[in-house]
Amino acid sequence: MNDETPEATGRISRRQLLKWAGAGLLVNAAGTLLYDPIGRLSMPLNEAVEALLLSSKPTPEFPISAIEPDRLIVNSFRGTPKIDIANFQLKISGEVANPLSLNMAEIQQLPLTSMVIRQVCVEGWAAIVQWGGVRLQDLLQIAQPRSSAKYVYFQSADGYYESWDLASVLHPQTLLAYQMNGRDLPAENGAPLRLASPIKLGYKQSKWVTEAIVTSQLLPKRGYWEDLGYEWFGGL
Ligand SMILES: Nc1nc2c(c(=O)[nH]1)N[C@H]1C(S)=C(S)[C@@H](COP(=O)(O)O)O[C@H]1N2
Ligand SMILES: [Mo]
Repeated sequence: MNDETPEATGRISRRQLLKWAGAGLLVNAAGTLLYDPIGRLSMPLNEAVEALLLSSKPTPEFPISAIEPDRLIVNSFRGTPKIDIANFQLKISGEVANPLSLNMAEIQQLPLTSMVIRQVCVEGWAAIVQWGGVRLQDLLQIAQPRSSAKYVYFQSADGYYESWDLASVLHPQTLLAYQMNGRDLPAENGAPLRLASPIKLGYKQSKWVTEAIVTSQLLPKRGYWEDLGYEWFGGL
């Protein structure tokens, strides 16, 4: 018996994922289509997730011409961590049926979403930024959160940590971005992957994300800035 098989671990194999992505569609373990031919999600997972998906309203976006590259201020509590991108793996773990571990090539085969939104820091600056990346909604559709799921913790390579409500994570404009203003995401802005969303303040938008942990409970530690007194929801 081999306990490392995908069947035994519930882990989707990289080969399988690439096959689905390459064919322009993704199916879940039961063979149900998750994407229709134009890349729309066609099959929500469970009632709780479906209700959250339906409840989210898109935030209006800006035209490309509105981007303000000079207004974006790098804000990092501990400098830029060194990340070996060739060996980088994003993990999705916790209360999911299919824990994932994906490298950047695999992530970049998933549908690319681009948006121009305003990033707002509570320290008193804002900038209109274009982000490109994968929707968290799409990653979680593959990972399949259990119906108990309520929050997602994001761990970062610099020791930063954040927790988000699941509805905000599933919002159609909540991305793990790997592009900024039309180019590869710069190291100081969170490469290879950072959160980007028009519905949350800057401090919720973790840079250098290494792991998303789906959970039913918030821990006493909620987020780097929140644990120093900032408000947890951090909505815009
Ligand atoms: N890992 C990590 N993510 C982080 C931070 C950080 O220090 N470490 N700072 C946050 C804050 S307060 C803001 S305003 C934004 C700034 O993003 P930027 O440096 O790309 O402008 O990142 C957020 N994400
Ligand atoms: Mo910030």
